[in-house]
Amino acid sequence: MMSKTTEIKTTSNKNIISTQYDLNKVQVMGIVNVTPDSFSDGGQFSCFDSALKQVEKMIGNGVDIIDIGGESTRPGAVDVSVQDELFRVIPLLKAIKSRFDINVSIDTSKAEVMGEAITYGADMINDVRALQNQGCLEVIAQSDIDVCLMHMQGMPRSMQENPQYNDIIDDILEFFRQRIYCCEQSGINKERLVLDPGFGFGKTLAHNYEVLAQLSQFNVLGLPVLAGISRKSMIGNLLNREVDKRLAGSLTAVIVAIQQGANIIRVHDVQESVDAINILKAVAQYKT
Ligand code: 9MG
Repeated sequence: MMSKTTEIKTTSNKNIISTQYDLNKVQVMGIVNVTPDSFSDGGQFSCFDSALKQVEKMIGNGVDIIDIGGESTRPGAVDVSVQDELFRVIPLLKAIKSRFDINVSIDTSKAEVMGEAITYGADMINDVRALQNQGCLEVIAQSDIDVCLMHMQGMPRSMQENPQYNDIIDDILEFFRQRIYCCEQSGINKERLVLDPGFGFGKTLAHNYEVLAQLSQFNVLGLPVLAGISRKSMIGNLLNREVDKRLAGSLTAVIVAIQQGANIIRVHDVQESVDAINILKAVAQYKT
């Protein structure tokens, strides 16, 4: 490899959020689902030991943030009780925080789970319901944790039935503006927020590709943008690929998202995504 390329640093930047478009600050969020019905790992990591091993492997592969989810949000998913979600998520959070120096995000929409996660050292809350559930704004306002606000039309159980928008980009932008306003009114500083257009959440195939193509438009709000596309139906349905055959499609989408200004990418395949980012960095060195 050429010397200029080998100079590229691959170590993580520990600031969890960054608003600037800077390839060196793109962060990789690794997905660790601890749900029995996780759609793309078939529940493989629902057991504590497997999940911990998966975390260790992701760290070795250069992950920046581990995102732990105890509630499935796949289309048609059913609700999980607070107790079940706490039981799945909190022991893993504690174990990760006691063993590794890594940022951990908790994927939850429940105020009780957010509160416990904050108590046990979570660095970020990833809420697909954008803090709209009862008590969430208040719990977050009492902490200094970062939050990802995701856009979703409808609810997981029925969101893919007939999603409709006037103008999908404008509609999502308006949603973000409203949620940022609510956060600020509740005492949550804007600098703590990350925005996510929610690929696959109440969106047709065409909607998803329009959002990907126009992702840079969300940078206008001055907040980091997170893109979660890995192994989703928007890859599988376009390419006619089962979930275990979506790596090439997912990586291509990751590259496009980063070129469109995504600051955080949420992925299953950490090593391959870090490789893709390093190729982008190598190319960027020679851009005039
Ligand atoms: C939990 N979860 C599933 N898909 C997601 C996505 O695209 N973004 C975020 N923030 N969370 C997601």
